Amino acid sequence: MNKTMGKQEMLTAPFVHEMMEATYNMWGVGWDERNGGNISYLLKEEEVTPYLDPHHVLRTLEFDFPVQALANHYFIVTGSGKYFKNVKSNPEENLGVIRVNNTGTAIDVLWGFSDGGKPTSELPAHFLSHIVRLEQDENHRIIIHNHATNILAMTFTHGLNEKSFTKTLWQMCTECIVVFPDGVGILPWMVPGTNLIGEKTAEKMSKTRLVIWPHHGIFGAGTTMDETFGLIETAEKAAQIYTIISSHQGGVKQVITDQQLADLAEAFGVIPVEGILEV
Ligand code: 2HA
Ligand code: ZN
Repeated sequence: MNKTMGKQEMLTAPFVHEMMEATYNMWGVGWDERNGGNISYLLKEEEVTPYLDPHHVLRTLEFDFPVQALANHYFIVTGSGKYFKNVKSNPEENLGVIRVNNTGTAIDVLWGFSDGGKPTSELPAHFLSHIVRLEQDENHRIIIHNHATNILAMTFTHGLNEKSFTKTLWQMCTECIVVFPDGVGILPWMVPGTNLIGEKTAEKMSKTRLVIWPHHGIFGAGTTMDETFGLIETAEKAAQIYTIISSHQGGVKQVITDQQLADLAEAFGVIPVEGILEV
């Protein structure tokens, strides 16, 4: 129960439900084994205040990567070490609503993490990516990280050059070039959970909304939960097709040509990232 007079029950908030659904769906398709994956969702103050008193701070957590650009911003985030499988049945323990303080050096926990938990270990990658995506698109709201199975598999069987990886994904399903005309960014293998991988992920996010961590997973950015989930889902589907056809005895008999990809881009009014299509 929300203990603040006159406030609506937090578990009725639409953004809590979106987090419950998204985590459950991602676990269901096998992208978030154990505590794998994390989500952060930028909230407007007016979305939060019907449910909680912004002056009622439960705990304050300092961090060592100042994010002045996010000062006074609210987020709902998944918890460190928490299992996506369990969010739906126990959101108050597995999720938290946080606000960055006005110097960008700490976060106030306003709701959730009820067992004393804290935000995702990938908070640097999330916060720094939010900053970069907001510079690109003022409607940006969501960062999702998960261990999308076939994307992960493809980082073993396909070269890690961003252009050739992007082209292969575009060639696997007709709609890919329309959904991610900016292609994918790919980091070198790095230790997760660090400020450094966060900085490198955010750098890539200035050019693309999908960033692959080889042998680990993927980051996606978007304006809504559906759109961001759908973005990762589309890349993952393409990677699945790649994996299926790569292991097919008969080999590939025909492809979507570069000219066809260019025609698609034109028909749907998107501009494919340069240096990939040869037309
Ligand atoms: O444990 O996915 O990258 C959560 C993760 C870390
Ligand atoms: Zn991960």
